[in-house]
Amino acid sequence: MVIRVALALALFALVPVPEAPSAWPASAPPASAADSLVAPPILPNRSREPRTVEVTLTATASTVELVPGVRSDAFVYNGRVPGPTLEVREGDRLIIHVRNELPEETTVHWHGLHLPWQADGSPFYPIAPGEQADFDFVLPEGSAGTYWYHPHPHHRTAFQVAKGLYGALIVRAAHDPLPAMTEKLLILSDNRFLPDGSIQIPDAGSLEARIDFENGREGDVLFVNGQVMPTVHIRSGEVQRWRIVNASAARVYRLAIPGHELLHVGSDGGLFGQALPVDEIVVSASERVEVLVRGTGDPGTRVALQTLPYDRYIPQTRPPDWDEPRDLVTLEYTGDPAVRPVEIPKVIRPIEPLDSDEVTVTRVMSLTQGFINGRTMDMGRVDEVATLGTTEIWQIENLVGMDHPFHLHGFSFQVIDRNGVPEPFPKWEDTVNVPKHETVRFIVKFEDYPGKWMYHCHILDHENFGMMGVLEVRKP
Ligand SMILES: [Cu+2]
Repeated sequence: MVIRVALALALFALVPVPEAPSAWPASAPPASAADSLVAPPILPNRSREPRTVEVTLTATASTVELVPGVRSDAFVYNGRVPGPTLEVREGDRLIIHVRNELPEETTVHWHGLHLPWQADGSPFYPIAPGEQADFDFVLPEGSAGTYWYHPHPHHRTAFQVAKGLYGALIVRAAHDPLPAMTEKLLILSDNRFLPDGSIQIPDAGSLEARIDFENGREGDVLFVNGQVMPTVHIRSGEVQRWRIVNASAARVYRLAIPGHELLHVGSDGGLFGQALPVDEIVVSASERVEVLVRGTGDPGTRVALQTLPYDRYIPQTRPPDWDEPRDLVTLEYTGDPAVRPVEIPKVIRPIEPLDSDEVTVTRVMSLTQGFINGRTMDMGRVDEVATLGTTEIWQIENLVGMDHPFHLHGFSFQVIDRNGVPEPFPKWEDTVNVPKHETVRFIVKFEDYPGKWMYHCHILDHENFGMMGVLEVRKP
């Protein structure tokens, strides 16, 4: 993967900077009031070796408070939902001990990372109850970005994520091209509960289970870092960097803050070449975005981060409340006087486009409800064979009237076009939402790491059913 992290020499204020009174500080200090939004704790590193992070992640069944005041039987990583955040630097060696204290098999998939396939946490390497798996790999240079981890056992991923197993993984750059500013992590998830507090998962074969299979399971309770409607404070004029992870099984978030333009600066595989001013951002299941939120409101006011209606459904199973916006986070302006916004580099991180002249194979993936190219997952079958070191185009055709987010393990790709409309600039992704009846093409280079890699729909109920295939990357 060729990613160059360049020093951003050309500085350009994307924000109109008002005349600064002399009393203003040079850059925005953090907002002064305490947020109720709490980031999960960082996993403690017990290695003393340089550039090495060694951590232990233990999955257990436990009774925890998911909704305030109610105890629920859940699955937890290190005692909590979401799990602790794994924070590392590009180039680090990562040693992760995963202990499975669940009553069933599990795996942990490091979603989006480029690593040897044996370390991918795919269903090929299940961890039996009571067993421990040890992962040991090096993060490539240039891989700084926001990732996440979650279970990936065959047919059980949806259940284990619904029970509470997911967490964030942040890979920091050696030299981050964005100026220092207040940073927030927002892990979005949803769930639903019975009156006694238990996580509601319908009986197999029930009407509700069939609707969950079509739509992917959605919950009516929306969480951010496991909290309901937490508050984030911002100072007028301040710019904050938000890393957002969609850890939901199926829900697509169409994020907006009324009256605020957002600066979209990053996707699954890290920062963009340049900032993209937008009014809203669509984040499908398992995607991540980095956004700069600019405090353009007045001191003392408040506004909500919302998810706006997004019609990803077939009409027959569309939830009745699909067209209602939902609030996720309260953004509250402190009473402090405005500060001058930080300047955002015009060039953030130059990304070289993968070379389409090197493409040797174009693969077509046809998506239907539960199937890829008409087949469901068979662990004993290899569906596609690619040659190590080659570049390919994948053409993902969604033949049905429902969106499917397509995820490829192990290799980040660059979307070329969506329904024939070229992408405005190259960026790194590992998941792309393919809207109903649309076609998305991406280019991918299989640099190093031969092995068997999954590709699948990231609506977890579809993945469980078998909307997944195996790509074997072989040495020439
Ligand atoms: Cu799907």
